[in-house]
Amino acid sequence: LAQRGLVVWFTGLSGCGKSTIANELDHQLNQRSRATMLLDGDNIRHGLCAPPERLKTEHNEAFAERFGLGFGAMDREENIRRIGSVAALMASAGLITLTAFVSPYRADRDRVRTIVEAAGQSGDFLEVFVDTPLEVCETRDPKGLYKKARAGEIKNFTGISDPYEAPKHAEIHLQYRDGTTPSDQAAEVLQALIERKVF
Ligand code: GGZ
Repeated sequence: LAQRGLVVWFTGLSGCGKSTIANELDHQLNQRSRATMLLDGDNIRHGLCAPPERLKTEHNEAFAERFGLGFGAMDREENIRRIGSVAALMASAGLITLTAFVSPYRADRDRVRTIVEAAGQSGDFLEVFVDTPLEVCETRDPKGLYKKARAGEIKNFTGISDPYEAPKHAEIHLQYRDGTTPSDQAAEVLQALIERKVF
């Protein structure tokens, strides 16, 4: 293969910008003729990791309860395990695989790193910590979820009523600065990828 696959794993709070930055980076890589795949809530939590409510219609209740995923700690663990396995497969097919999930638990992210590196080599998993302060995410609140979480209408909401374990050794640390755009932040990641000679 002309191209080595790898996984660029974005992690951070809801509203931190992961998905937007990953989409930008996806474009920037495509402009450089790199084959990519972007996995985020929009294409994963409706299919591979759909919630029980969605599975109920096409399957039965017992099936939905068993395989549907919500936001409890074990559901998130399984969500990240499924996504990690798929990302490892895609990377081994030569794709630069970008993932954008809250992935709040360090142990879950570390397990994905192990899977990806076992399928390829060390350095194939790059963790990107989108370190946007909670106050900023909560002010953005594009879907009104923080408001609902504060009102107790959503339980186990990351940053409000559920933990977020910040990475200790992320390969790329995107620190929030006033005025930076997602496109600037994507460029920052791209620069880090080039410096690491990962493609
Ligand atoms: C966190 C939640 C929750 C709870 C719904 N906690 O801003 P969003 O809307 O688009 O991103 C969040 C997304 C989180 O799904 P992930 O698959 O990334 O989570 S994890 O990696 O932890 O499995 C948010 C929305 O779903 N959302 N309820 N309780 N985010």
